[in-house]
Amino acid sequence: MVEIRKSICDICTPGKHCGLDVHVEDQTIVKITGAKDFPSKGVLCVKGLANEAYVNRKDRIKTPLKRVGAKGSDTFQEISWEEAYQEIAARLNSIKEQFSANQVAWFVGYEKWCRAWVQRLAYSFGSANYGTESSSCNFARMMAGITTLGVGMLVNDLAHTELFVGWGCDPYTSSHPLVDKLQALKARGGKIIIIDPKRTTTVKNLADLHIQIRPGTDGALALGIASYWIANGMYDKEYVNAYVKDFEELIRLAEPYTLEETSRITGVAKKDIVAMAKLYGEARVACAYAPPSSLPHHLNGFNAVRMIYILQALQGNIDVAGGDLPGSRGFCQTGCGFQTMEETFIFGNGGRPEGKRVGEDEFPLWAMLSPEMQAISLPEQILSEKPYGLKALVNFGMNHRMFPQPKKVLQALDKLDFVVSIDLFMTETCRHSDLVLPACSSLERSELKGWPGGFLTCTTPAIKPLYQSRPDTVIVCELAEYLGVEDDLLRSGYEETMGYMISNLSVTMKELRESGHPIRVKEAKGLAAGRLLKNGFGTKSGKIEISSMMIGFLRQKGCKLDPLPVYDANGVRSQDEDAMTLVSGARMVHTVHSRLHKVEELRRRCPDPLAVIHPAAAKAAGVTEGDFIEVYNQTGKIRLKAHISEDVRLEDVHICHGYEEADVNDLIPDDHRDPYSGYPGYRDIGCNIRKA
Ligand SMILES: Nc1nc2c(c(=O)[nH]1)N[C@H]1C(S)=C(S)[C@@H](COP(=O)(O)OP(=O)(O)OC[C@H]3O[C@@H](n4cnc5c(=O)[nH]c(N)nc54)[C@H](O)[C@@H]3O)O[C@H]1N2
Ligand SMILES: Nc1nc2c(c(=O)[nH]1)N[C@H]1C(S)=C(S)[C@@H](COP(=O)(O)OP(=O)(O)OC[C@H]3O[C@@H](n4cnc5c(=O)[nH]c(N)nc54)[C@H](O)[C@@H]3O)O[C@H]1N2
Ligand code: SF4
Ligand SMILES: [Mo]
Repeated sequence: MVEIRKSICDICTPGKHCGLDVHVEDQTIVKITGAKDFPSKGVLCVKGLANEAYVNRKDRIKTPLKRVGAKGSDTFQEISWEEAYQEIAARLNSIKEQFSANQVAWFVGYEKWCRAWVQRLAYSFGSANYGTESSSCNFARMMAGITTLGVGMLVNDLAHTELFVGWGCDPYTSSHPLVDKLQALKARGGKIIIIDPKRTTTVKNLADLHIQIRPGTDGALALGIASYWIANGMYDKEYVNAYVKDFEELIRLAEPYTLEETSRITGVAKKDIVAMAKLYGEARVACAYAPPSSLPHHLNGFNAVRMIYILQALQGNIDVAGGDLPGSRGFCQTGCGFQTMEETFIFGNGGRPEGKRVGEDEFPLWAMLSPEMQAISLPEQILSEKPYGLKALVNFGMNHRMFPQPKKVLQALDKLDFVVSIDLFMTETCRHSDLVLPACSSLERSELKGWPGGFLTCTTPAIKPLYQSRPDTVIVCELAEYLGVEDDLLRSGYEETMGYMISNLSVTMKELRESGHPIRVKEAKGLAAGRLLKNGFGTKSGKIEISSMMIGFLRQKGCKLDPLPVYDANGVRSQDEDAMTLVSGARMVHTVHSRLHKVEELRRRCPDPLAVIHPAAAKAAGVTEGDFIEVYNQTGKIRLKAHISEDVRLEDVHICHGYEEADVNDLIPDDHRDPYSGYPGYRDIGCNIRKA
């Protein structure tokens, strides 16, 4: 008999995690449809509809494995969970004894749901070196928010706005729920500006004004807009007087960004800059979308996001209805409108251990604002042993292709004494590990999950974990036991820890389980405007800081970062002899990073890795549609098919990341990074093309 069981899709960003009706017969998934009683209201994207194929990928790891051949050789022997845990405990505890706990690094990739557990285990073990994929995603914009406004996350109040300003934002590709909201805004007569080097679907379907900017120069465009507003008195003087600190410094900083200069840097025509300044400056209220990655993936990314917030401040759009409102971090990186015990859970067993974290010297602002190591620095530190060497790594879903210089990541793994990888699939990282443990998917596990709007659920497995796989969180709690860490809560097991996580809320685990679908938590608060304006911003000065006092404080201690949101032209297109700019990381509707490249039914939609180039660039290189080309620079080269499109700028090459056959990160030097956040400049690196 077919039974319908509720679950969630965790293929993409945690703010979505759409509800699934999993049709199950004899422990086998026969069909998957959208669950209407979830915040996603029954809608699934093409990726979510492929969950069955994803969960049943042929390369699922079936049992714990121990490497018996050379590193990278794919020769493993099946072992029991008991043997695996015993070996991990013996090896890690001996490294801790002989060297130090900090020489064991802990890492979590794109997955967010298990992070609190892994972080607590790393700390209970005694290591400060816990880090995640957030070293290249999202946290840089939070850093910009914290330093400028004292708030990490802002939420667009789209329901009450007049204008949406989308900086590097293509929700048709990367976030379909936002499309509905933007369509509603248009239907109400609202306007949309999109700043994007590419003529995306969002541009074609929704934009009233498209600013086709040169990649990496948004910070300069924002300074140019500020300069125009200041020169023409087009800003909210009352708001600025009341809430903005150092406005005089902004006047000086923006002054050189005349229309001519801004146009020269950004490649945007003067008339378009004026059109943007007027549409934006004349709107009664506007929302600005500061993206998690498209801008932060530039050497000037952190400051560009700061400037986006500062433009909003100049128009009096922060903390007002229809503008950008302070959000909360919520649970497992999803702003839900309520807080759980997550923070106390992570830090409650003695907090982060002492010791210098990976990347701390190089990226002091990161180190000040994030409890995590700057994980992009991990491979270099392992290889150089500066400021100290590492001995072991335990990782939950580490895709070496997310890093610049992926081959260097493998070299670094090979240098370590002991590597444990926990993943669903047999990845290259797993092949370079000593022990591999099989994790299970969201359909096979029980998990606490919150959504915006105050919703919370606790899922039950729709099917039993396939093969011998286990949920990451269960693995963490079992590891805590075998390692013998002083942590009664973790050692009491996953079920107990989930109960602890919501022990500050009125809802119980029993109620969540019995309900079977998300329920609205009583403690949830809706978004509200005016709290910061009334009580002061969370910065040191209590105001919106043009010159960051936090960065000023670091500067007193010798760090060279400028407290002002400067546009640093040296950072952009560092390889000047290259003719073109490589923009890597464009999302595609049917993929999420590399996790779906091996799902046949999705891969069929676009079988080959593509380099998207302008017709004139193709002509100059003697290339026609579908020809193989080589994209190269001083760092590396890859061979892939050309797709010719008028949607991209003449000078740009757009390539999607994460392909085994043509890994674009081979072209990104690992020291090509934003000095504030440590994020790699995946989207502004010089390159050339030639017919292959
Ligand atoms: N050139 C370029 N590089 C980029 C980017 C770019 O735009 N351009 N984007 C960056 C950004 S924003 C991001 S977020 C990262 C992508 O981050 P990645 O971490 O590369 O993302 P994935 O490859 O989706 O997933 C990582 C691993 O997690 C495994 N996994 C999936 N589910 C689970 C689970 O439940 N448990 C465990 N233990 N493992 C699981 C997957 O099999 C995979 O091996 O890439 C970054 N790198
Ligand atoms: N289908 C799908 N959806 C995804 C993902 C996925 O892999 N696949 N990944 C998820 C993840 S991890 C993340 S971080 C988010 C990413 O989400 P965002 O950071 O919001 O980025 P995108 O929506 O992908 O928008 C990228 C747009 O930015 C443009 N862009 C590139 N460089 C610049 C620049 O210098 N300036 C400006 N103004 N624009 C620029 C690109 O041309 C592209 O159209 O998407 C998430 N959603
Ligand atoms: S991949 Fe699609 S269905 Fe799955 S969570 Fe993301 S948007 Fe929802
Ligand atoms: Mo990301």
